[in-house]
Amino acid sequence: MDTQCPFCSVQCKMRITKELPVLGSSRPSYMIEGIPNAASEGRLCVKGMNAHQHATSMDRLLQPLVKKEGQLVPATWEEALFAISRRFQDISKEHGPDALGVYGGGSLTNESAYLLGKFARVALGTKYIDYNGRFCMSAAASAGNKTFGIDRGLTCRLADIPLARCIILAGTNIAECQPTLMPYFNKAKENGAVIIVIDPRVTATAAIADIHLQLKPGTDAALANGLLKVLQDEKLMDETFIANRTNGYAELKEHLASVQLDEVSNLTGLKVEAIRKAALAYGQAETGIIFTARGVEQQTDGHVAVRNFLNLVLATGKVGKPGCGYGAVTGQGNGQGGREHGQKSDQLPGYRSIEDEQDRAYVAGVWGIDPSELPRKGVSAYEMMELVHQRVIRSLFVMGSNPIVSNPNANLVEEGLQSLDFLVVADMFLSETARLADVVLPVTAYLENEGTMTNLEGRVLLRETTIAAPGESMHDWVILCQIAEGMGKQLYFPFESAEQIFEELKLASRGGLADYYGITYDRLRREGGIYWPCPSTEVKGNQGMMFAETFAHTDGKAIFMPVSSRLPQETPSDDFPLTMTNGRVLTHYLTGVQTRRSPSLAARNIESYIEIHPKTAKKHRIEDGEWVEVTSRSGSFNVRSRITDKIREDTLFVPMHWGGVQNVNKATSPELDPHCKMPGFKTSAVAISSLRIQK
Ligand SMILES: Nc1nc2c(c(=O)[nH]1)N[C@H]1C(S)=C(S)[C@@H](COP(=O)(O)OP(=O)(O)OC[C@H]3O[C@@H](n4cnc5c(=O)[nH]c(N)nc54)[C@H](O)[C@@H]3O)O[C@H]1N2
Ligand SMILES: Nc1nc2c(c(=O)[nH]1)N[C@H]1C(S)=C(S)[C@@H](COP(=O)(O)OP(=O)(O)OC[C@H]3O[C@@H](n4cnc5c(=O)[nH]c(N)nc54)[C@H](O)[C@@H]3O)O[C@H]1N2
Ligand code: SF4
Ligand SMILES: [Mo]
Repeated sequence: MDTQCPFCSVQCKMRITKELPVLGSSRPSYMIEGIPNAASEGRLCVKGMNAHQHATSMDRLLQPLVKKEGQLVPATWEEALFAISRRFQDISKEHGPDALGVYGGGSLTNESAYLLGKFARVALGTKYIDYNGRFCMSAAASAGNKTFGIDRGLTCRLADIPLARCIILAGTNIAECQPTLMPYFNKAKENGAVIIVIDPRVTATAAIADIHLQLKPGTDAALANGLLKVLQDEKLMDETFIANRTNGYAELKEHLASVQLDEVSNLTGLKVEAIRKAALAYGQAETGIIFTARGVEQQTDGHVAVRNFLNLVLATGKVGKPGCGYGAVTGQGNGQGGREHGQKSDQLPGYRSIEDEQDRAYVAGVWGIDPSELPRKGVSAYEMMELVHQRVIRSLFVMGSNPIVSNPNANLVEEGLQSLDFLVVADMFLSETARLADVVLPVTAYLENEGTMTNLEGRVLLRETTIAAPGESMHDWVILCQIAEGMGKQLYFPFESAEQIFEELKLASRGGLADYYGITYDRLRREGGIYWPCPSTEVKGNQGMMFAETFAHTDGKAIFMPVSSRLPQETPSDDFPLTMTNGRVLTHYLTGVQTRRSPSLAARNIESYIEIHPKTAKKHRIEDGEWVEVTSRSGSFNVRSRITDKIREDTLFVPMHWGGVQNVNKATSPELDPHCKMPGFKTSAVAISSLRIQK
């Protein structure tokens, strides 16, 4: 069968061949091959090669579970669905519809993500819906909207990467997180590009860097000011582009007059010379692309930090032409599509706004309801968890996320979820969050679930299947239709296939920024993939290059924003003298619920760890491979030490893929970026101590 990898945003296509069990084994084996496609060109990484292992594992949930006397026990669908509709109706009657919350994810297909948004607003009538993409794409998405007038992860094609003469990779570890894209960068390097990596660690990606700026975590906005200052001093800005295609340059110019390179050097921990070298490389190159990912974005100033990198793009006119552009490297498989069609608290399908009267009227029309029945905007993902903790939200429906591991300040989140009147989790596995649920619903995995996914380039892809749902598991969208029926709203959820939902999604997105109107399943089969916006079945979509002539603001111009340099929200103190950052390793995916169930992947990293510089380890009397307690103002967790000189002396790094005592989020801070409500995951002030010495 031909399918797509369920993990990251590249969405590599693959062929799975099932082979008969070998002698002495009762289980079949699987052969996995990459197949040609425009993004990964047939490559697969180790996660894709082994993804089938979790999907075919014995741990899959095959029937609903209902909590009885504190135990989750098998139940029929009838029983589970009846319990859900009864409890939802009771809670809604007693406390109002906003006592119900919905929490989605970027692994859901476009069809399920779209239906989840409709389900919250039409079946439950609640304003409280948000999703895990808030922790992923919100800083870059909001920055793209403000600067360009639209948010589509990549403004150019992957094929532009080899054409770029300078590439800035800021807080993005492509070699581990989108490994099949690395050959694009290697090709650029062969073509003579200068590669600049901005990361506090010497990552696998930094291995290809010509210039590595190993900055202090949380200081990217300041660094971008330094780069802009050099460009201005050296007259490397594109005056014609600035005059013809942008607004707000006067304010930026005024702000740059006050920027001092010495101060930037102090804040970032980088030498002025290194900053100058990087700025000259980008400024003097004829073409160039800047990429940012979670290192820059998961900060309490993530929005403005990204905007400052976008200032660099605009100031040099490096956008809208071959070999130029900006890319927010999208994270989850459907991180792009998942943020376009209504899972976000303030959004309706097609990137429409839930607070705009015209948008409300349009979508209400497609849904067959009165605009006044549409709830207004709710709150962001972590703010929902605060409302859960305060018992404003009494019941939560989670589909495609493991929030007690992935939210910051995880202790509070766990306490909140435990105090809910009623928690429903739809998952393939008994995740850490599902264990707390009153009802767990078994869903289908990528192997069995047909639908569209939109990759990091904004290319819509169709994932088909020939495999039936195992046991009694059901597709996410079928579950939503069935609960809606139990709530008496079946009229609005008459779907019998994913394609039927896509047909409605197309209509709901028509005329919006993320316009899918011209895309059909048939076209996707024939053409392999189609970029949005695609407003008509006659045209091919936009071919991937955005902003060749105009930006998406009404006057067609992009907007500069002056950004002040500042210290990160959490700075080291006597009690918490070190800065902890966190992120990913090659072999695991997010909270690890899937990859920890793949023997080939789990074997490569069976537990979490903390990277500590040798000098720091010595100072804190920590030896390699011993258990360490990491404590912050929010909480503490335990992991094994890994001593390495590939990290700054003042910085620690922990992967995010484990729950329980190893959960890094027990110590991350709940402070949010005021612009986009992204938590400051990547910068926490912590103390470390050896558990051996404590004893
Ligand atoms: N193997 C694997 N691949 C994945 C995922 C996975 O879980 N595992 N998840 C997918 C998802 S959802 C996402 S969002 C993406 C994430 O992709 P990335 O954002 O690339 O991954 P991270 O490891 O979170 O962070 C990237 C880098 O930021 C650095 N960093 C930390 N703090 C700072 C800082 O203050 N400034 C700068 N400039 N850099 C900093 C870290 O050292 C790290 O190397 O990956 C996707 N791909
Ligand atoms: N400290 C720290 N925390 C972070 C981050 C970080 O860098 N550092 N990164 C953040 C980011 S970028 C992200 S994206 C989040 C992600 O964090 P989560 O939202 O918790 O993501 P997953 O671990 O992928 O959890 C997805 C759950 O959904 C299930 N699932 C997978 N596919 C499907 C499906 O199709 N349908 C249904 N119903 N279920 C499915 C999986 O089995 C799993 O239990 O974590 C965030 N948290
Ligand atoms: S994890 Fe990403 S890069 Fe690796 S095979 Fe899957 S989609 Fe491709
Ligand atoms: Mo993500």
